[in-house]
Amino acid sequence: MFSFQPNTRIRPSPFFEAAVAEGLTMANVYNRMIMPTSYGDPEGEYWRLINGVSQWDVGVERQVQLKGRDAGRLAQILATRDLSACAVGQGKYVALCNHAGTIINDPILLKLADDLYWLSIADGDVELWARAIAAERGLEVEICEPDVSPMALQGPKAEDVVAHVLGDWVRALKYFWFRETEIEGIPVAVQRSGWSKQGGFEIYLKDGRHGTRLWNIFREAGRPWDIGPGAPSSAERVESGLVSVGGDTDDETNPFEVRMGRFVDLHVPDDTIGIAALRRIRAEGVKRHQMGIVLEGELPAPLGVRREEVMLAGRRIGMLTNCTWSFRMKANIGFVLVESGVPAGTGVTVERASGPSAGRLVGIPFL
Ligand code: THG
Repeated sequence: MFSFQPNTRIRPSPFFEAAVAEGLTMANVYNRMIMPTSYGDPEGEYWRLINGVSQWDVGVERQVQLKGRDAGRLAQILATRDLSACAVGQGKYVALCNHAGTIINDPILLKLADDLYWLSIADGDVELWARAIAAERGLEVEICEPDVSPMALQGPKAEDVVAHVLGDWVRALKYFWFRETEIEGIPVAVQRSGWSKQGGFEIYLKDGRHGTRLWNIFREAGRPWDIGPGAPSSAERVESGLVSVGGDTDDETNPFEVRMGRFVDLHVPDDTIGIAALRRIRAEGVKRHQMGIVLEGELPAPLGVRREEVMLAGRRIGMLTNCTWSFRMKANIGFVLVESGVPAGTGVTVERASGPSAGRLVGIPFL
């Protein structure tokens, strides 16, 4: 029997009590918080996401708030995507890179006002980074991590549930656009977003005291659609081709290598961090690219804590960065980061912990 003790540094989210009451069985640590990952039935949770509606505690997606006269300038210094046309109420998926052009985080940026932005971050110390950059560049901006915690409703029936709670206006929200509102007096922002390709919304709770109440409002409203608890699904996200920065990237990976070139605008101002390196990399051509792999074998064989070598005719050509059992493809699938020029269809061998395993490179998304 193993148990985990929350403390002031490994924080529970405002939805943690609700998640435990739902029967939480597994969790991870992300942004120095407990991230629920399973409620004991991984396959059932997967099919609920594919066919119904799944409710996720994703409070670990912390917001780094930029506020003040130079908030927009700082956002553009941090993000390698052109934000000049971003409207209030709009969100954009962006890459944050370091000076070498390596991706260090891939937040959703939300523009709440001309002088107020949130970076809804993946795992990493973006607040520390943003504070350092703002200070070094003499910017007038206050940076904090506000009391804002997202809960996600994902799956083909998520829209019906969210519309039932908030009204039909949510059906007209465009991808990554959001609106600030209240639910039974609880302050929230509602965005069409979420870390799956099954569609859905994220409800950003703006007062952590109301986590359990907000959870239960959606839990009750979702009953006619058979809502149930879940978590970001490794199977669904790999099938759908969503990148996990930090998992699928190492400390040299640039956005072009992992299919994120469409979120890089080379014409952003020269003071955007990493853009000079990315212009050079683009001109010289990338040396690696991300592809999918389908492995032979009839039993789930997930990746452990180490990435595994990918071999072609006895030569190392790259690495396997994740591996998950696809319930729809009935195979182990994953992403590889391999030398440029290796085409789809190529047969390779992966040096797995259990021994060599044959696989075939394919395009992404799988489905
Ligand atoms: N929601 C919120 N914050 C987050 C995440 C989230 N922060 C961390 C992490 N997830 C950020 N990463 C991603 C990665 C991909 C997408 C969203 C967040 C995504 N991508 C689509 C794609 O790549 O196809 C669409 C991108 C586009 O077309 O603009 O949705 O989930 N609040």
